Amino acid sequence: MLYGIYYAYWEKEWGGDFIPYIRKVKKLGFDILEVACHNFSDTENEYLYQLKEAADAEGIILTGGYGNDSTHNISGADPMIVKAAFDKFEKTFQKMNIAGIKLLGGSLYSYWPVDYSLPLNKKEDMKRGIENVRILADMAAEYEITLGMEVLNRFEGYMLNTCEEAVDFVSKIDRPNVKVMLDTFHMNIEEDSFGDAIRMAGKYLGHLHLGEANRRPPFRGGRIPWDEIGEALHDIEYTGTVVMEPFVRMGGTVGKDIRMWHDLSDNCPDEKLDQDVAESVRFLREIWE
Ligand SMILES: [Mn+2]
Repeated sequence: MLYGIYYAYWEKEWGGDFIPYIRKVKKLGFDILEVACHNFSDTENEYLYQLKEAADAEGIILTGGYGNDSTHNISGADPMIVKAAFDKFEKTFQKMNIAGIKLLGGSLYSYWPVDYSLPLNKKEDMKRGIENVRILADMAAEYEITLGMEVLNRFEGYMLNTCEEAVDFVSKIDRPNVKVMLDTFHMNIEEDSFGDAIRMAGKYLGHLHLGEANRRPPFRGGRIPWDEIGEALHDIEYTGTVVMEPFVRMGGTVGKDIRMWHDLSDNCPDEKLDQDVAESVRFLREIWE
């Protein structure tokens, strides 16, 4: 398995300069840096070439996270919003290709953060989702990009809340580059069993986000059953990517979208944040390998 971390642990906005994090995460013991692709469609090619060069120089793999906003929704009822989503994805894939990013995960099949004041029709949205993600998959395949359909808890999404729903969705899409993506934070709310959910995903599992129940980095003695999760990953012979996605600080668009209304970091300096995730990845490698 390859171990990573999402850059937003240290940041308050989606986007910004990812290059300094490449060396940082390498030093902290990671194989992967996950970046936000939210603004890729407007990012200069020159920067993306530099990003790729920096990652290659350190031997760090880049993966991408993305949550479309409500005006870019490929399952939406409004054809203009669907078209806007496809157009943005096409540009995003082109830019990801320049940066050498081969995996994009998130609520790609819908939008995020969900707005429950807007109308929703799960049955119709799922039907459009299956048809449109299939088209999206073929667009992504041009760039050898794999798409992770992230299962989200009920407070953040309504289309895929459980692994069972995601396996059904992905098997109906029936494209080799469309995978189930799980996240222990969301699983903690919706799944009866972490191990059974991972075994149910089986060959469809394409990416896994890691975090404690309150989105701290995984730690020994935490509330998520890391041993059980490791056993299940072994059972399905998973050799893919696992990326921790911790959020401990308030503020900015990240703090607002993640609903950080209290500080989990004790206002510690960046050095302490670094130590915590270096320890976290050491712990996971120790119990999972
Ligand atoms: Mn996640």
